[in-house]
Amino acid sequence: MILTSLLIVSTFSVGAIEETKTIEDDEDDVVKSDFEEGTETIVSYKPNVDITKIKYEREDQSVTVTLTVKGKIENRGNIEDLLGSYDEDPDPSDFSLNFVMYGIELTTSSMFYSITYVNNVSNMSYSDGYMDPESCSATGSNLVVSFDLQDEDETFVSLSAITMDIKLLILIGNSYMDIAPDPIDLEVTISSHSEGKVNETISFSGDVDGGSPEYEWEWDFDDGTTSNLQNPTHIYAENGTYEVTLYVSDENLNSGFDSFEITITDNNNNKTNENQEESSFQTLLMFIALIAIIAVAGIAVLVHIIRK
Ligand SMILES: [Ca+2]
Ligand SMILES: [Ca+2]
Repeated sequence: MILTSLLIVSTFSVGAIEETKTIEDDEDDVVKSDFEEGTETIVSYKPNVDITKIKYEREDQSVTVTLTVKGKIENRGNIEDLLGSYDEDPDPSDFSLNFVMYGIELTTSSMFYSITYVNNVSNMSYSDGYMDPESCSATGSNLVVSFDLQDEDETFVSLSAITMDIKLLILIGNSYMDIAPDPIDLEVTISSHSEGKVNETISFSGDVDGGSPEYEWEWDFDDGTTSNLQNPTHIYAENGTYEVTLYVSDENLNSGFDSFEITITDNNNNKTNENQEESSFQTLLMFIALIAIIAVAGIAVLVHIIRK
């Protein structure tokens, strides 16, 4: 099982904003994809792409993100292979990829920053375009990127990283990939009554365990309608059995769902049934009464005959 721990420490002091976040990632959780076989397996030992930690440190607008891997930050020094695929007259037999990529994504309350580092070349984009990091350097197992936030009021929302080692020649080859934090399955629970009536207002409530807020809620009532509230109400127009599903995702795009069956009955049908049941009971009573009258009359006739 893949475990991820997220440690959060925030310190705010007057005049300076300081934030520190550390995301730890499991070792030996690198996923190998074989392009030819179409298979994915977890490999037990693949240094250089196996993320162990991402650390975010911020003081005022100045940010440093450190990505740490098992082994070292690898530079194959062959970026021209990647650019070779853009030749005006490409020869398919030349088409090859052979590089290790490191990516970091930071989301703040108002911006999104993305940094990629491949073969000693760094690129950085943010919500409004491209920017240059103040510095980006690889030392041993650490890739350290420093830059300034665009806005002094930004606060930390989430941090993630991806590494990819890819060797590909004419669609034959392997890639190795690790991500941090690892995706978590959210535990989603629906609470409601399992039965209801047509045109009745029915309450549903959703709950989630795991992940981190803000959560997004998406209900599917199985009658062509949906809701984005955590605790919606719903009215069914027709009787039937409906499979209600609640999908939940969190700010890190972890997701989970729960589904639940509700049976809706029609008030009129029920009344008809109740009326039918009531009238058959009355018929039974009348029948018993008739038998009783006949029995009493029979006994009276019998007594009269005997007395004669
Ligand atoms: Ca890892
Ligand atoms: Ca991982």
